[in-house]
Order: sequence, then structure tokens, then C-alpha cells
Amino acid sequence: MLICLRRKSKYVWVVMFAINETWQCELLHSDVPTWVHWPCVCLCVFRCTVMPTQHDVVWHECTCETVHRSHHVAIASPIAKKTCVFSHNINTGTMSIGGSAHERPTLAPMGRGDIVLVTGGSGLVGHGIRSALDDELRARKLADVEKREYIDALGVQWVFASSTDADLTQTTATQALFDRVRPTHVVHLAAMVGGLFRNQRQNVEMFRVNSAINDNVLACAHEHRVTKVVSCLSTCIFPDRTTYPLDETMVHDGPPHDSNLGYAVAKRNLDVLSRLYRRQYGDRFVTVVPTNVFGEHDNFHLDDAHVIPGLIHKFHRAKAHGTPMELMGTGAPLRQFLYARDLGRMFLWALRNYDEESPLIFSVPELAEVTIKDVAQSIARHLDYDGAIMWTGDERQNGQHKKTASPDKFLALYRESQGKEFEYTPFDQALRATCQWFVEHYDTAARV
Ligand code: NAP
Ligand code: GFB
Repeated sequence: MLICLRRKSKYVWVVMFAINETWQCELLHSDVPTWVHWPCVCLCVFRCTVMPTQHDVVWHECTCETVHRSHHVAIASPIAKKTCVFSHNINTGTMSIGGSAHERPTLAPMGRGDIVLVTGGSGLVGHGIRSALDDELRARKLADVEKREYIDALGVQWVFASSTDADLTQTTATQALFDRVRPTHVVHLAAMVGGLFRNQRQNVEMFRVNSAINDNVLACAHEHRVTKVVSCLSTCIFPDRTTYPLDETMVHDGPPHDSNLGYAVAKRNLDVLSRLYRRQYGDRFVTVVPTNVFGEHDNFHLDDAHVIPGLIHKFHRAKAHGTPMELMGTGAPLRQFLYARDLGRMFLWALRNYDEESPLIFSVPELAEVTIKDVAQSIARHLDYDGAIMWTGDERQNGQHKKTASPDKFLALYRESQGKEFEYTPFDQALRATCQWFVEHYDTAARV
């Protein structure tokens, strides 16, 4: 296996091969930018053994004839596609593993042998990812049903964990989950989540629970040398008083809205912690920032839910009992609603393609923004509710007026890598499917 790493005008070549079940690694530093010449012109050769089980490196030989400067090289180990950072200290002449990676080799595409752990895999977004994986299987005529653990179309094993598998606020439970699953990749969704009113009531818990979960998950992913982590933020982390549309550079520009200060700051800290692991250890930790999400398998709790599932439940109940509908606030706030199945496809893309320090916004276009009043009327239509809709008119129940975010960066990267546009499910179609799913699953699977 040969990996080429460009260092300014120079090239560094890394050759990895297996002998007697240990991986040999040769790192060749050459002035000539074409690999066919490397045997003749290499200036120094470092030899090491990467133990296949512990992913440790043992230097059994180091010949270093000419070294012009200290250098750090990140190597993707073929054993579990781990990234190791090899450093040569010019003063002591020693080699070490760890330190910051200034250069990152392109990772091999995901495939057989990779294991993706999805924390929070039993929730709304986790189900969106499962649906996206199932759609890929169907497209390849490998139809599968939604399962908790399965092999995807690329041969990758997926494990969707819930809080019953491990309470991720607890360090030992988190470690045990990682020891058991031994993931090569992590999609980190697990969080204490809720709509505006739950956030207002439980700001302290939102901060403490989510901070603990995020600290445990990233620390374990680092200790296990996970190849990549994609963590989930939310557009509520952006400043409340700002200009629009929001973009990825604006996350820390001012305080978030008071209503969800605890949740938003815990999420902002997840962004900061991911960046720090990247900078200090070269970990491939990235973050994505979805707008308001909805879909099948949501939490439809009357008091704690987000607005779409909350209203679906309320309209369904009002219709069944013939009671009047009075909704919170004025209905004037604006939101961009993203279907969980579309978000699932975005997560698959990010896991396979995105590797930047900056968070990446996952949103519908700005023009798809709708008022809460519009949404209420659409839900009433889909559920055949023809009674009156009243509003309390209390502006304190409105929450943030809007948080319009731009998906431009994602859309451009997607277009560039896939050679086509990202296709969103039309909002009305997705809303109808969600209403239908709720009615059909009210007595069984729906969280009410
Ligand atoms: P959800 O449906 O409420 O699911 C939450 C998931 O987290 C569940 O799988 C839950 O497990 C798990 N979880 C909660 N506490 C846990 C703990 N202590 N230990 C282990 N697992 C725990 O939420 P969601 O909407 O799918 O949210 C997923 C991610 O998307 C979150 O990071 C959220 O912040 C983000 N997000 C959501 C929205 C939205 O509108 N929903 C918008 C932007 C970002 P159990 O099923 O066992 O409880
Ligand atoms: O989805 P939602 O709760 O969250 O939407 P946010 C709240 C909007 O819907 C407010 C109106 O303008 C409410 O006045 N609304 C009307 C209702 N009736 C209801 C109802 O019965 N239930 C709910 N929930 N809303 C959350 C953040 O903000 O968005 C979280 O608090 C998270 O931190 C999430 O980021 C995505 O968009 O206001």
C-alpha cells in the first residue's frame, strides 16, 4: 500500500505492508515528486511495526541518514483505518506517535470491516439514517427491513444504540459500549432533546446532561482511535441577534436565544471540543448543524415535543374528542423544517465525504422557510381537522422569531462530490407521510 503526502514542494511516501501478521511501515522522504523514482532518491527511511491488535507502534529500526527538518506525517493504518501521527524529532533523532497532524491522507472509502456506532440511534434522526440506508439497499435491489443492527450496501456494519444499551452520561457505561461495539466510525446523535417549552423548563438539565454525554462520547472515540466522528449540533446554537442568513462562520458570534441557553451552549461546546481534538490529536471529528427536524418516529409528547409532532398529536386529539384547538404564541415565528429521511441522506454523505473543522449546516433552502401558522394549517388539512384554530397570542411563547440558515456550503460540496443536486422531499409530502405514520402508529410505536 502506498500513500503519497504532499509537503510543500516535497513529497513523503509511506509504504505499508504486512509481514508475519505485523504491519510494516516504511516512510520515505523524497525530493522527487513522482513515485517511480523513489527508490533511488530517498533521503531517509524510517521503519516501524504497527501491532495489528492494539494499534500500537513499535519502532524496531530507524535509519535516518539525512533529515532536513522535523516533520509530522499522518498515516491511515490499514488495520482498522486508524489515523496514526508519526513525528520525527530533529533534535533527539527519535520517532514518536501522537502529536498534531499537519497533513492528512485521504481515507480509503468505507467498506467491509468498518463498524459505525450511532449514538441516539433509536430517535427521530437515527431512524432517518436507517431509512436512508434502507433506500440505498433497495436501490441496489438488496431490500432489507429496518433493523437495529445491519450491514449496509457497502458492507459496513451499523449499530444503532439507545439509552438502554448505555447511559452515555456515565463514563463507565460509555466505555463499556465502545469496548463492546469497537466502532471504526461514530455518528453521535444522543442528546436530551425537546421543543421550546421543554427547553424553557429544563435549561439546567439540558446543559448538564448534554455536556456529560458529549464529553464521554468524544473521549471514548479518541481513546478507541475511531477513524471519524460526525456529531450533531442544531441551528439554535447561532446568535439570536444577528444578520441573516446564518452561515457556518457565525456560530460563536453572540449569545444564543435565552429560551434554550443550556442546550445551545452544550452544543456549542461540542463544536469547540471537536475542534480541539482535531487540532491537538489530529482526530477526524466533524460537526453538522441541522435545522428543525420532523418525521416518522419523532417524539409526539404533548408538552415536550417540537412543534410539528406536538401539533400533530394535538390536532389528532382535538379531532377525536371534538375539543377546540388553542395553540401557543402568535404563530408568526418562522422555521426551516427538514425531513428526517433527507437528513439521514445528508448524514451518510457527511460520514463518507466531509472532513473539515468548520461545522456544516444541514438545512432546506432559505425560501422554504414557513410560519408556524402555515404549518398548523397544513397539519390540520392532512388530519382532516376542520374546526377552528385559535392562538393564545402570548409573544413570550413564541421563542426565537427565526434562525434562517443557509445550506449553500453543503449543497455546493454535495454537487461537487456527487455530480448532481441534492434532492429534498417536498415539505407537504413529508408532512403528510408523518401525519399518516402517527395515526397508524398511535397505539403502538409512536412516542406520545
Ligand atoms: P430523539 O428522537 O429524542 O432521540 C434522542 C436519542 O438520544 C434517543 O436515541 C435516546 O435514546 C438517546 N439518548 C438520550 N439520552 C441518552 C443517554 N443519557 N444515553 C444514551 N442515549 C441517550 O432526538 P432526535 O431529534 O433524534 O435528536 C438527535 C440529534 O439531533 C440530537 O443531537 C439533537 O440535538 C439533534 N437535532 C435535533 C433536531 C430536531 O428538531 N429534532 C434539530 C437539530 C438537531 P432512547 O430512545 O433510549 O431514549
Ligand atoms: O419546534 P419548536 O418547539 O422549537 O417550535 P424551536 C416552537 C415554535 O412553535 C414556537 C410554536 O414559535 C412556538 O410558539 N408552537 C405553537 C409550539 N404551539 C406549540 C406547541 O404545542 N408545541 C411547541 N413545541 N411549539 C427548539 C429549541 O426551538 O428547536 C431546541 O428550543 C432545538 O433547542 C429545536 O434546537 C430544534 O424551533 O423554537
